[in-house]
This record gives sequence, structure tokens and C-alpha cells, in this order.
Amino acid sequence: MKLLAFLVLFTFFGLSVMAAEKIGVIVVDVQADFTKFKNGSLAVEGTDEAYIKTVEESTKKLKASGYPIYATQDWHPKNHASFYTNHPNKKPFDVIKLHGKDQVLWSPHCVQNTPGAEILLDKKLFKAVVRKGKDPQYDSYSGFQDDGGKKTELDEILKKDGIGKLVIYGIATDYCVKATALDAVARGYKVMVIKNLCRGVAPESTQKAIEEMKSKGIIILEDLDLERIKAFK
Ligand code: VGL
Ligand code: ZN
Repeated sequence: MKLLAFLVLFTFFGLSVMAAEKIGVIVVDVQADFTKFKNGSLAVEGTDEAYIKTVEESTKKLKASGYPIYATQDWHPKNHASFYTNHPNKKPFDVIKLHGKDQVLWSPHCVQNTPGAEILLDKKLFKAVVRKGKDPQYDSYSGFQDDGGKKTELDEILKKDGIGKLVIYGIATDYCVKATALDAVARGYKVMVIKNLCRGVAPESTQKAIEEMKSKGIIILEDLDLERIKAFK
């Protein structure tokens, strides 16, 4: 009887602990509008064709190593509150109060069903694509939830797949990569960010974002390092 109880408990807890330790990869917002490569409306510095190729090659290597790959996709309605064009007398990068919080105003970008919203990597790489920023009233830098607290399906998908550790990279370091990585830590995931596979909107906030992520226990890898990822504890 004791042995049976032990076996049942071991199987249940042992397997659930093992399952929770799997590594997943999140490619954040590698979309046309954020790139120089595609002349995007919110093109981030350093997002040329070579960058996209490197991100694609790195993602292929991670997939070939057996890690499931997920993508986030900024996916705004035309009337989204983060677009400066939806506020009178505002210009790009102005900051307003929205629901009591600072909101940077952006050029319209990643409008649903437009070429600018397209993810630039082969769609077959992804186990799931999670769209965010769909509510016209709230922005959503994090892939997990928007600024109004409404969750996406990301956490549920990762939990269902037994993912406990995340490798994260993409655009932009100082906005959606940072928010997604910090949110992941807050939800109990262990996180690595690959710095040279990320690009930031501004140098200063990008440097700050790296420091903030480090201070929250996120491991910053300079480049793709399959050995370090394999040894991710
Ligand atoms: C992002 C600004 C506005 C991002 C999304 O993907 O980092 N930045 N929307
Ligand atoms: Zn956006």
C-alpha cells in the first residue's frame, strides 16, 4: 500500500515537475512595420535584411534542437488608442495619459490584416502565434496580457505544453521584449533573452531594459548559444 502510494505520488509529482522544466522559445513581434527591411511605419534601428536572416536562421536552429517556437504578433485595429493619429494635435512619440498610465503614441503600425502586420519568418516555424493589442482602448507590449489586465492565450498554451523556461528575442528590446520577459518572470518562468537577436527603439531605453531584465534574474545571452540553452537550469 505504501509502495503504491509512493509510486502514484512519484509519477504524479515527478512527471509534472519534469514537464514544467521544458524550454520554449518566444519570437517577439518580428513584423514588417517594425523593420527597415520592409520600410515599416515604425522601423526600429538595425532591422535590415541581415538581421531578419539571422533571426530566421537562429530560430531554425532552435527548432531543430527540439524546442517549440512561439511567436507574438502586434495586431491592432485601425482605431487603436496607441496611434497618434487617433488623438488631435499629437505627434509620434508624444506621451499621454491613458487609463491613468503613461502611453507613448506611435505611428500607426501592425494594423490587422495589412502587410505591415506580417511576421517575416516562415510561419511553419511556429507552434502557435499569439496576437495582442486587439482592444482599441489598451496597448499590449507584453505577450501575456494587455495594459487593462486582459490575458492573451499565451500562458495557457505554454502551461499546456509543459514549458517552464523561456528563451525570448525579437523587437523591440525596450518595449515588447522587455514587457514579455518581465511578465514571464512574474508568472514563474525562468527566462533567457538573446541580446543580439533583439533590436531596440532607442539606445538609452534599450540599455536600461537590459539592466532591468538582469536585475529581475533574467539571463542575458549576447548571441545564440545552444550549449548554454541546453544547460538552462
Ligand atoms: C511595440 C511599440 C508599439 C513592440 C509594439 O513590439 O515593441 N512597440 N507596439
Ligand atoms: Zn503596437
